Amino acid sequence: MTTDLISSLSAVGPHDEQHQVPLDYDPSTCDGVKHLMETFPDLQTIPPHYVLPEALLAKPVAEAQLPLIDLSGLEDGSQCRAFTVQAISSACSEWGVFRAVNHGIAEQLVADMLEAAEGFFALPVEAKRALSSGDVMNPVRCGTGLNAPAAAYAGHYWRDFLRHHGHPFHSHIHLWPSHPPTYREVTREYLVAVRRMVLRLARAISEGLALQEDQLTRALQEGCQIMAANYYPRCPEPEKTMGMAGHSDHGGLTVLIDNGVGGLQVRHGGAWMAATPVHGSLIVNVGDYLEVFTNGRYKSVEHRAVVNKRRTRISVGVGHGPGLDTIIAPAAQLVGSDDDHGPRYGSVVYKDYVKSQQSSVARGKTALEALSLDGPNEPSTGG
Ligand SMILES: O=C(O)CCC(=O)C(=O)O
Repeated sequence: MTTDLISSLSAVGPHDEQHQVPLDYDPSTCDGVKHLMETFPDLQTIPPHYVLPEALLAKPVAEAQLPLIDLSGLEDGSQCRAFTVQAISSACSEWGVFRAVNHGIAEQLVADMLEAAEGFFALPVEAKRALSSGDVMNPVRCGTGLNAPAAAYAGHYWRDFLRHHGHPFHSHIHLWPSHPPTYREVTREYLVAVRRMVLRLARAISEGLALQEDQLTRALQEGCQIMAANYYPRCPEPEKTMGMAGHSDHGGLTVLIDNGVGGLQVRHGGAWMAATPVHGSLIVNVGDYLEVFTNGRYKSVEHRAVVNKRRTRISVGVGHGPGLDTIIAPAAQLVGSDDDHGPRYGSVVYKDYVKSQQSSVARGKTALEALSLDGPNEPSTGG
């Protein structure tokens, strides 16, 4: 929303200038929640579009005791390799998410990545508007709320985002934000380091699945890397809205970092739980591609983000999937011939899967359920 538009809105709708936005404020045409909070810094009630139905709201939740895995056990010659492989395998099948420590990504690089993301969100709205697009397959895209174009849905989420493709860099780096000036250099270095770690994990996962041929590592090696930086400003009424709705990621493995402000929640055993940040650790999520590839042995984790009254939260998630033109389906070696171990998912071109998942306003694991040959899973709700 431009300053002129704000002034004109301020002049029309009845409102308390300090504590409420104008009644005719329309978030589908606005420049996001960061800009909203900067424009109305004394806001005490959120605009009605952001108030979500009770069923979608987060209730107070218990702390998740996520598996914590020391990845130094995967280093060449480590005596602990078999133990670490087993720990990764159990975490992927029981939780679909774990915390990784001794992951090989320098603490300073993580801090620099978060600072680069923050620097991008601090740019003037015009710079961010230049990267906004309604096309969910655009290789660089800035926006607010869900990934789907805002006009397509009624509820709005308290988040601004920047998404862009990473590896292979030569195809995308020239499209990335050119500001802050260090953005491209830092982001590239971070994405290289994350990809290296993910490929080590993929090898360990293949080992855990006793796959003779490592199709998983090959698929991720030749595949795509998509980064999402999320900005959740402080929110005057966090209990009435959410930063991000519950969803699973479309790729194989996602690596998530944040600025130390809590907000991530994961769904485990049907219940939502808080995954409070642990300094020095990274969150690794199993995504839908890995669930399909393993024929359901590993489960993609449903997760969401809540917001808070005092502090801005920034997170950066980097997803790794197969090539966009790959047909995804259960790996033949993981499908048995008898009825009990037959294929549990159909096949689809990954690009079409990404497009349908990103365009949909239905969240949870609905995109994966549509591919399931077992029928619908347990429905996902708030709470
Ligand atoms: O901000 C978070 O913790 C969650 C981010 C996320 O789920 C995403 O970017 O897809």
